This record gives sequence, C-alpha cells and structure tokens, in this order.
Amino acid sequence: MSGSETTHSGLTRRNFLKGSMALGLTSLAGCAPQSNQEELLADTSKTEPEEQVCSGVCRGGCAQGCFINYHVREGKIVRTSARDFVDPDYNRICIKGLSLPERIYSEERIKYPIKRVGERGSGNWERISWDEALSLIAGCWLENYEKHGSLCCGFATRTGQEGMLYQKSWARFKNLAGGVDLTLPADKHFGKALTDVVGSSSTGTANDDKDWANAKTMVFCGSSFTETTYHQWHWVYEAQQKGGKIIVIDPMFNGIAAKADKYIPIRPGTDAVLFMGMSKIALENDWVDWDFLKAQSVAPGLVRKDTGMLMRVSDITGNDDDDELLAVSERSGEWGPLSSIADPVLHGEHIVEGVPVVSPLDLLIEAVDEYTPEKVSEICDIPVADIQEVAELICKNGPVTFKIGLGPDHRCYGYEPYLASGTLAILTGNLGKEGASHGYFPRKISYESKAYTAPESLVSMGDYIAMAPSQFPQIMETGKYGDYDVPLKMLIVHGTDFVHTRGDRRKTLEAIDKLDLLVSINLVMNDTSLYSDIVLPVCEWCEYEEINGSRTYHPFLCYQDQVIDPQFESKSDFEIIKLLSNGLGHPEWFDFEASDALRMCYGDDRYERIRDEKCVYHDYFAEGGFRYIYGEDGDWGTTSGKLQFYVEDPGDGIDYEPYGMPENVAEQRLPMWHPPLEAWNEEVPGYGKNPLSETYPISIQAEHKKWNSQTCFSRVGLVRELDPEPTVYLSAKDAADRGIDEGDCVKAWNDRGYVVLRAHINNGLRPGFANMPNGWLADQYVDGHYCDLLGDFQDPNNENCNFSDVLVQIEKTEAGVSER
Ligand SMILES: Nc1nc2c(c(=O)[nH]1)N[C@H]1C(S)=C(S)[C@@H](COP(=O)(O)OP(=O)(O)OC[C@H]3O[C@@H](n4cnc5c(=O)[nH]c(N)nc54)[C@H](O)[C@@H]3O)O[C@H]1N2
Ligand SMILES: Nc1nc2c(c(=O)[nH]1)N[C@H]1C(S)=C(S)[C@@H](COP(=O)(O)OP(=O)(O)OC[C@H]3O[C@@H](n4cnc5c(=O)[nH]c(N)nc54)[C@H](O)[C@@H]3O)O[C@H]1N2
Ligand code: SF4
Ligand SMILES: [Mo]
Repeated sequence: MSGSETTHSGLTRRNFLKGSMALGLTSLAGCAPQSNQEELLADTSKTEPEEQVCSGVCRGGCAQGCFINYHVREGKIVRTSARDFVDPDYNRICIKGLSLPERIYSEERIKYPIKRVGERGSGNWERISWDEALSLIAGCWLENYEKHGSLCCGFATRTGQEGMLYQKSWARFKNLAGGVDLTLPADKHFGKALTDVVGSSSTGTANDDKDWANAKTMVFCGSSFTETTYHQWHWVYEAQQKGGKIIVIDPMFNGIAAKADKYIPIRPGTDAVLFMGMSKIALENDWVDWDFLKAQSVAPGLVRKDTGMLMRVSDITGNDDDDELLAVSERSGEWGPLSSIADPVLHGEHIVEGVPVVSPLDLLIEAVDEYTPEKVSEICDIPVADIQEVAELICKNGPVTFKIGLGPDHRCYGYEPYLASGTLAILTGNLGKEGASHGYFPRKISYESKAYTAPESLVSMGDYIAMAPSQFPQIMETGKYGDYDVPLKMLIVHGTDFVHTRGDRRKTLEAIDKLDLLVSINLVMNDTSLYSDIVLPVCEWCEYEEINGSRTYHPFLCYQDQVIDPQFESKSDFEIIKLLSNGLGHPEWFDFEASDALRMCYGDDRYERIRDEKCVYHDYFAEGGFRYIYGEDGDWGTTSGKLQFYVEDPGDGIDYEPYGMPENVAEQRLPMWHPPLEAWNEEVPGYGKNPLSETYPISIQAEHKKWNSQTCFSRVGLVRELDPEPTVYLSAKDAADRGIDEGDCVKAWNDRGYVVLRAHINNGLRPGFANMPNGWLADQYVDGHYCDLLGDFQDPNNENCNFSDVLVQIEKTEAGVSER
C-alpha cells in the first residue's frame, strides 16, 4: 500500500480510530474508512487483521460507474462491496465489481514491459526494462516524425477506462504530440442522431433515473436493458408497479421483454418503419401535442426550397448573429422572428422576401405518408392490430419515456431509427417534462478542461486528426486517407482492443503487419496485445488516484483512492504518458503530478471536495436534492435551438473529413428507411432479400451481456466461472434444420472468416436471427473469431461499426470439441 496516510495495517481497530480521529476522519488524503461511528467504537480485542475501507469507482465500459468499497487487510485488498452514494437509492454493484480483487491480483496481468520476438502474433516475448521499452518507442517515433511529420503515429482508445485523469491526460498528450485518431466509431449513429434531433449532448438527453417512476408508458427498443442497464431496472419496475406500461420492441425475447406488457418481435433492421408508421397514425388521428410542437419544435419554422436549410432572420439581415428562425403569421401572413409570431402557420408554401419556403411539418407528413399500418406490418412483420395498439398507448398514455438502445445503432443506416423515434416523441410532446424523455445517459457532464487538454502555452508537434478506422487497411495500403497523405508507421493502443472491435479482424491483422511498431498499453493480453511489438503493463484502477469521468448514469462524482501500490512493474496511464512525453523530448508537457492534473480538470475547490468527501453531486445540481429533467428549460442545444424532426444539416458534426461526409444529406433530413446493407435475409414485397442470404441465410447480432463489460473482465476467473465460454444462440427452427442440439459445437462462417463455438437454443429468437454475445478474446473461441465474420463496409452516411449487419451460415462441427 502506498502513501503513509493510507497505511494502517498492523494497527488495532482502536489505535486506528485514534489515529483517524487525530487526522479528522474525512481528511485522510488516501483511503478514508467508510464505517459508522458505532462500528468504529465497538470494542474489539479480536486478533484478526485490521480492516481498512477505501473508496473507488468501477469504471470499465459498462458506464455504471458503481461506487466501491475496497476492504484492505494487511495491505491486501480482500474484497469489494457497494459503497454508499450521497443518495443511497443509487447504490449498486454487480458480480464484476465484486470480482475486482481477482482482476487486481490476477496471474493474467501483464507484469513487466515485454517485446515481441519472432513473428507477430506468435506469442513469443522477451522481458525488457521500462527504459528499453521507452527508448524503442521514442526512437521509432522520432525517426518517423523527422521524415514524415506527426501523422506517422496513430492512436486508438475506447471504453476501457472511464476515469477523468485517464481520458483528459491522453487527450492532452495527443493534442501536443499530434497524430491520427483511429478510435473505434461504435455507437455513433445514436449519438449523432440524438444530438441532431433532441439536442445538446450526444448521450445526455435522458432524464435522471429516478424519473422513470413518473412514466406511464416506457418504450424499450433494441435495448438489452436487464443485461446492460440492470442497475436502472428497479426504477422501471417501480413505475410498472404503479401501473406504468412497458413496451418492448426487439427481434429477440430478451430479459426486458420478459417483463413487458406488450412485446413486439420486430423484423431486425426495420425500427424506423414502425416509428414512421406510428407518427402517421398520430398525425392522422390528431393525437399530436400541438402546443408542444409549436413551442418546442421546428414545426413553425420554414424550410428554404433552394438550400434545404431552415430560414433565419440572418438570411434577410445578412447578420449572422440574427440566428433566430423565421415564421409566418397565420392571421396577417407577415413574417418575423419566431418568438414574435404568436400564431405561426404550420402548413403550406410561402415566399419570404423572394425566397420560396415550405413547412417542415408538411415535409414530415409527406415522408411518413407511405407507411400505412398495412405496409408497416409487411416490412416489420407485426400484425396491424399490434401497431395500432402500441401507437395508441404511446400517443394517449403519456408521459412516455423512450429507451432506444444500441441494437439499432449497430447496423448500417443506424441513424434512421433514432430520428424516427425522436420524431414520434416530439409529435406526442414526450420530452422536457417529468416521465418523458428520449436518451441514454441522464445528463451532459461538461467540466471545463480545455485548459488542460489543449494548453495554449505549449506548442504541439503537429496536427491531431480523426480518421475513420474503417479506412485503416486502406491507409496502410495506399498511405492516403481521402486527399491527405498519411504516412502511418506506428500505432499506440490503450483502453481498447483495436483488433477485436474494428470489424473484419483479418484485414486489420494484415494492415498491422505493415506497421513499424504496434504498442499496446493494457493490464492483460487482449487480441491487440497479442499482435503488438511492445506491450506495456498498466495499473489496475485502484492503484492510483482518479475521479470518474463523463459516462455514468448516476449524478455523482466519485473519488478513487490509491488503495495499493502499482502491482508488479505496472504504471498508470498518466505515468506512461509522462514517460512518452520525456521520450519525445518534451518533459514540460507533463511536469506535474496526477493530482495537479485533476485540479486542472475540476478546479481546486471541486477537486478537494471530491477528494475529501469521496462522493458529491455534480455541482450544477441543487444541493440536498436532485432532479434532472432534460430540456425542461426549453434549451435544446440543437443547431436551430428547437427539437428537430427535420434535421437541416445532418452532415454537421461528422468529423471524419474528407472520407466520412454523408453522400446524401438531403434524404437524411427527414425520417426514412433503408433495408440493412447486408443482413436482409427475409423476402418482403418491394424489398427483395439480399441474394447473399441464399448462401448465408442467418443474420447475427451481438448482445452485450451482464457477464462482460466488453472485454474488460474477459480474463477474470470468477466471472468466467459463471459464463465460461463464447456461445451462439439459435432459434429452435434454425437449430432443428441443421441437426444442432443444445450444447453442440458449431461453426459459423461467411466469405470473410469463421468462428467455432458452443451453441444454445433460444426459443425467443426469430428464425434466421442468431445472437452471438460480444466480449470474448481470440483464445477463448474453439477456433476463429466473431470479428472475422464482421464486414468493414460502411454506411454511406456515417462512420460506424456494423456489428449486427452480418450474414453467416452455421453448421454443427466436431472441430475442436475434443480439445475442450
Ligand atoms: N453488462 C454490460 N453492460 C454494458 C456493456 C457490456 O458489455 N456489458 N456494454 C456497454 C456498451 S459499450 C453498450 S454500446 C451498451 C449496449 O447495450 P444495449 O443498448 O442494451 O445494446 P445491446 O446489448 O447491443 O442490445 C441489443 C438489443 O437489441 C436487439 N436488436 C438487435 N437488432 C435489433 C433491431 O434491428 N431492432 C431492434 N428493435 N432490436 C434489435 C437485440 O436483440 C438486443 O436485445 O451496453 C453498455 N453496457
Ligand atoms: N463483435 C462485436 N464487437 C463489438 C461489439 C459488438 O457488439 N460485437 N460492441 C462494440 C461496442 S458497442 C463497443 S463500445 C466496443 C468497445 O470496444 P473496446 O473499447 O475495445 O472494449 P473494451 O473491452 O472496453 O476495451 C477495453 C480494453 O481496455 C483495457 N483497459 C481497462 N482498463 C484500462 C486502463 O486503465 N488503461 C488501459 N490502458 N487499458 C485499460 C482492457 O483490459 C481491455 O483490453 O466494442 C465493440 N465491439
Ligand atoms: S462492472 Fe459496471 S455494473 Fe458492475 S460493478 Fe462495475 S461499474 Fe458496476
Ligand atoms: Mo458501445
């Protein structure tokens, strides 16, 4: 254990209490015990080792950010438990949080820096010192930098670590060193669409979890809520107990479907059609909240026929500051700024100062017009009566909370379901009030850290540019990204499994072979580490001071004590970044300590409060109480300032220039639908199935399971005991057609690759649709890899990985069974 204040082993409980009191119980800089006075005062002459309790945050990719007690005896963490938040209603922990001691002391951890000997991926390694590792990395980097400039080095990260110090320190380093950002674009459609439609924050548009209790209808679409969002389930259950109705739209009868009042087993990839059909029903039955629509949405605005943009006062004055929307008065026919027109027209075409304009609401009505209940029924494979019933419930039994999960996102054209469902929420007035929202995380966390991440006083070595990771093989092949020359020679991967997550693993591996140097910074050997040239051992989350970052559902900032010293030769990401900066000849970039970095991110006062109190509300919430309703102040933060069922500029915010700009901006402005690019394997009149499905008739998707946080716990024995091996779930029909029994070993393949794994039968799956849960590493499969099946083809409108837009064939195999 490090730091003199945190070392109490060997003390009796009484001595410890005295010591703690002398210091002031909450003023310990390191581990502050969380015990009540009674417990502390209880006389104990027991000889068992003293237990000290430290605070921490579990911060892998599940984004729950559970507040954790580390129970320490004789300098060792013996167990973890849930720790009290300021409001204990949020207290939770899961089996993965309980398994942290095993993760910390695991034999699987990388103990010291290692260097590849022999072929990439051969698994032969040589132990090296930190000095040697750093000089190899810096040597390669500086040599290439001199020849080619900053774009010689790429970086990839993703959901491995949700800490503020981690995220902002890497951001600062990359801004100063320059390079290519190849971070996985997962979950992009949903973030982009929510920003465009509902507003200010890509993921922070939900109300606080406690607000579930106010919902009368809850819509779960493509959300594996009881697997991935299980800590929120009790709020939902409470709402249901009060009479709230749960609607579940999902091609798989999943955990939340088992709790549904109405379950809709939709055809995969067709959600946008269902939501457009329901919007048509809302409009035709006059189940629209007109007051809300007029006050909060773009409905009273005017779309310029020439540009497709919403018309603004500035279009007339020429002054960009006049960015308010224009509207036309119903009574007088005169135009003016929207806020000055009490009776805006909602329909028709007009000429404003010589510019022909059209009503966005009319454009919406036109866009959804073809989606009659009969047509929706055909495309989505849902009975007309069910469509009517669900539409009526959503339109008439408000307030409604929409939870559109990531199922629809992980497909090509994944933007569409979020725009279409957002449109229904807008039409029915189900935003910005209690019980009504459409989002994922409850709030936007916007601590100002620009001074830290982009320091003006320091000069960077070159540009830092985000590029679509789907283009990684192309970049390595041609040295080009669109019009840019990209002399990418090395890649530094941290907090992600680049090889595992990018799609089409075999292409990734071929491209990696063209690099001079691949560096993986990790705790364990993941698929990327296995193919790396140098692997650096990183600290476990409790081995250094941290504060949770932006992605959590709960409304608290929580402090991670340094509970123990870094194990083995590991170093924290922050310390590694410091060493890299020194190696590049820039010690001045990080000439301070981790706590100074946290001070720069959060500000001195806030940092000290979090450190001392361990858990505080985000400081823009009222003290002593908490309530968060997104948008109740009418501040939507969209480009027009209004809720947008008409997205005037869907290309805005796509940062993968020059590659990733939408090709067809105009069609993305309104709800629409395309069949999935690959996984379209059922015959629908007018939308013939993909001919590839004759050869590969099964579409697979990857559910995120409660036993994994992506791959963060893949090598933790306790968790693997409960969920020991990769599996594929097949419908009873698909299994029977192939003579596959429960527990058989099967091979799934397509033109790109194959995987061999255990099969289970799930009667809740649609025939032709299989589930291959995510989060396994190459050596855990019998053979092959799920990611070998994935394509890296692109949605033409947005860069995103298409984990569930995949066709395969599956058959029983004996391969590998004997080795198991
Ligand atoms: N325990 C745990 N929690 C996690 C994670 C984890 O790995 N483990 N990962 C985190 C991350 S990064 C993410 S992105 C989220 C993902 O969490 P969720 O938003 O829950 O998404 P998935 O687990 O992908 O669930 C997908 C659901 O969508 C359904 N689905 C698939 N295709 C379609 C479709 O076309 N239409 C409809 N309506 N449904 C469809 C599937 O059947 C499945 O039920 O979870 C986060 N939380
Ligand atoms: N086949 C398939 N693949 C998928 C998905 C799918 O549905 N199917 N889902 C995708 C989705 S939605 C997402 S968001 C991505 C996430 O993809 P990744 O970001 O690759 O997922 P993680 O498993 O969270 O990656 C975490 C890695 O970071 C390491 N790590 C943990 N803590 C630290 C730390 O403090 N420092 C450093 N340096 N490393 C650390 C972990 O050991 C692990 O190897 O996966 C995607 N991959
Ligand atoms: S893995 Fe997620 S849900 Fe489980 S304890 Fe950690 S933060 Fe909480
Ligand atoms: Mo994700």
